[in-house]
Amino acid sequence: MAGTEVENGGNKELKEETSLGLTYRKAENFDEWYSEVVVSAELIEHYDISGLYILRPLAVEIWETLQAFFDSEIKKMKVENCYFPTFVLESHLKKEEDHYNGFSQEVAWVTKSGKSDLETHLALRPSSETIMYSYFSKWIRGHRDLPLKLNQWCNAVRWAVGDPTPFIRSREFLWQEGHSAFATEDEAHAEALEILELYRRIYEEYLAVPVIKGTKSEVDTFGGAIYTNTVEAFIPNTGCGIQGATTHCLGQKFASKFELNFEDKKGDKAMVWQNSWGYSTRTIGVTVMVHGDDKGLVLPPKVASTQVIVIPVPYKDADTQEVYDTCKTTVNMLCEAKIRAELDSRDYLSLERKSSEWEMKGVPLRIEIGSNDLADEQVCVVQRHNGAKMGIAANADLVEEIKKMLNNIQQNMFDVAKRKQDECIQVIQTWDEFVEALHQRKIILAPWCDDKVVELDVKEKTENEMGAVKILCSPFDQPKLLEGTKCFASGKPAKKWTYWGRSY
Ligand code: 86X
Repeated sequence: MAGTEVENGGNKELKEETSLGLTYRKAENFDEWYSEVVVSAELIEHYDISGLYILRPLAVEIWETLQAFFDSEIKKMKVENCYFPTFVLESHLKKEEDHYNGFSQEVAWVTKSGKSDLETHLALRPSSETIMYSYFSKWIRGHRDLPLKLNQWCNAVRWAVGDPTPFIRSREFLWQEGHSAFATEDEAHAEALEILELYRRIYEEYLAVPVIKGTKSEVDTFGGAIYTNTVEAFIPNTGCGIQGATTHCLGQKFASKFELNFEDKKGDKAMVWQNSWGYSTRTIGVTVMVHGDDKGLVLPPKVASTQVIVIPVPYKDADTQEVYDTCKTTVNMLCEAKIRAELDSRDYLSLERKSSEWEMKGVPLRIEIGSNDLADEQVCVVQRHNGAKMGIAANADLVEEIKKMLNNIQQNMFDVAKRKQDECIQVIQTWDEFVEALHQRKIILAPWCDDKVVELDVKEKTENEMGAVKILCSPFDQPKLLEGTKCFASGKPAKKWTYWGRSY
């Protein structure tokens, strides 16, 4: 097939090779590769306003799969769904000063209706703490009203000035935000961990992306929280960390501002303990970055809306009807077994063209059935994630074989991503080792004195040369800290092991 002419100097070949391929290679021009793949795979379309993207069905289907899992899990925890308006009163937004000041630059406002100025300006929700807690006080009177555990699936708007990136940093995104209030502090800590575990499962079990659970440093703790937990993912190609999702223990910071008081069991006046937690469509971007390759998207079977694409390969003059019929039967068999299979019956496209299209979209398995295969009573199966091609007997065991393969692919994608993650983590002890590891684009695990000033100092020192380095998290799973271990940056006694790196 003739390739499309693309103006891209040395990278021209790749596109011609695959007929529908990408102009950029992941290993060579990562940012351009990412921008190209999200559009070519039909996850997004660019919009007329910078930083906003149209989510196409392929992206929404992934989102809906994650949503179905998380929604059913939080319902088991007795969290209830609700919906609050998109618009926030200025006075509500500014009630918690710490919370507002850090973010005020990113708030988008509605100031007019038609031609007339609005008397009170309305913000588009950047997050709903201040919207929701203004009403929590109405609903919480006594200990019997607690715990109050609410979640909403919605959009949020943050009009950031920096470089937008589809899914990773966009001016509007989809997320869930959970907000809860408890009578006791212990309940809040426990919930923050329980939700974090669900976030780990979203990444590791569904998206096949390994994450590290930990606590954010003081610098990155949400202003309204007493601590912030995170699941951190790593992008090996860029050596950057990325916050995957977070749970905040808000303590009584918002409760005191919003007067969230209640009468406890003894009849005394008490104040609630709160959490807030969320994950967003960023999950999709991380998955693209971790698993994608030079042929496009690679989707883990669990979130792929099409898991198996079946392509008839009729040869000229051969019995094409039988080939089509066998393809249809195969699709039906797979669908009956709850495998998401589809038939590509377009007769105006070549096999090569179809194959590269489904590869671009990341479909985990491709089954090709041709006239020869009918005679041999087999089908040809190609795995997207590693390109492996094999013949499988077209008998009653086919469905089981395909199921097994999909499970193996899911596990294998995780294992490969985990090995790559492990390879990009460097344990260091000294400043020199730290600088060396950064030049190699590593994520660094280092002993740290837990002093905010030291983190800010490291950030400043690294800013010009290699892009500001910061703490990604202090992992829950702490390696042993030998007595006398010193902080790599300050030389003071180390208090914990901490991950450092560049970050999205
Ligand atoms: C922080 C905190 C928290 C519930 C989550 O991380 C998960 C879901 N909320 C979000 N945050 C803001 O509060 C915020 C506020 C304003 Cl005004 C803003 F413009 C940007 C913000 N970004 C983050």
